[in-house]
Amino acid sequence: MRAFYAPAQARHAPTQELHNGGFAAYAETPARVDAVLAAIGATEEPEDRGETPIRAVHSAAYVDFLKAAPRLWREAGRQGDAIPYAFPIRGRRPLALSRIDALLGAHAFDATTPITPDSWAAVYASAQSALAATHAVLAGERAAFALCRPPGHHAGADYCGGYCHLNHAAIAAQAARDAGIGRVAILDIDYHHGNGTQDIFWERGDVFYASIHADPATDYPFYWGHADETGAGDGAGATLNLPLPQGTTIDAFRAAQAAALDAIARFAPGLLIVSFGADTWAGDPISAFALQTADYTTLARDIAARGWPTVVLLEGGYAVAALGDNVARFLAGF
Ligand code: Q9C
Ligand code: ZN
Repeated sequence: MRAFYAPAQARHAPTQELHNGGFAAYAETPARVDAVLAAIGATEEPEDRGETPIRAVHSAAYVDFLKAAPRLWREAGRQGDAIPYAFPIRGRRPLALSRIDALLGAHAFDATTPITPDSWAAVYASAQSALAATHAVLAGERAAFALCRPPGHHAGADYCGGYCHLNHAAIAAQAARDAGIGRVAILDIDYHHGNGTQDIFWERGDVFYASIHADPATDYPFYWGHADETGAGDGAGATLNLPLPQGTTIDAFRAAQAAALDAIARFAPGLLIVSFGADTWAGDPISAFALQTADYTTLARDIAARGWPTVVLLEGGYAVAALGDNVARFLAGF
């Protein structure tokens, strides 16, 4: 399978994240890509398709903020990575903000997603990898993989969070729509709900979003991913959330995935995008499902059997020593 990765993606390397009441080592490390590259063999560097496909999903104010944040942080006299500490709760009126801390809080939903001077270059390159895999499939590949690190599914049109700054699955889906694919489906099988992807397509009937994830009653991101969230307006019925309890093993996960694939089949997409997270693995340090490495081939075969042209994007997976095998076994199923 063709696989895409750009070296600039490793440049996002925050030192710490706010975690359970204190600062902890940042879990979403550049070492993750080394592990995957060692396991999957050669990758191709993506072509540079510019900011237009990024701005087709993300607001101009947000993209401009991501690029300006490191400079504004330094100008405020700060050291290290930019991290928000104050957030405008829902219902606050829009304001013309200028203070870096106000901007950070307005464009983030958590304090686990630092912005470094190199973050933009890395997340931009990660988006280009997603676009390259998408265009490879549009050009006739049965399936293609983008090693999207930093990941994307927690990022909304105008906010970051959950280690994600740009939503690569959404950028890929929009690019496919703009290339003439009438209906695109996204299957999100990361441990965490992809709140950003859901938000972006919430009122869209042309992009189906199905997610299998840890129950938000117990797990991050808490405020999205409940089973009764099904979309609105033109998107009513085009969002499907299948939360599962901590401790879930392959049988229940596979059954949920079959239900998601059945719903996607009824939608009849021209292209499938898989947001794949290996943080469902039993040994993941920040998650609590119990999938085994061999299970990933089973899940991928079930997806491939449906026959849709498929773009696979990496989301989470924080057990670095096992990440390469878990990704390689998943890709082997296509
Ligand atoms: N105590 C992805 O997998 N921190 N993001 C959770 C739990 C955020 C994960 C803290 C986890 C984000 C792409
Ligand atoms: Zn995750």
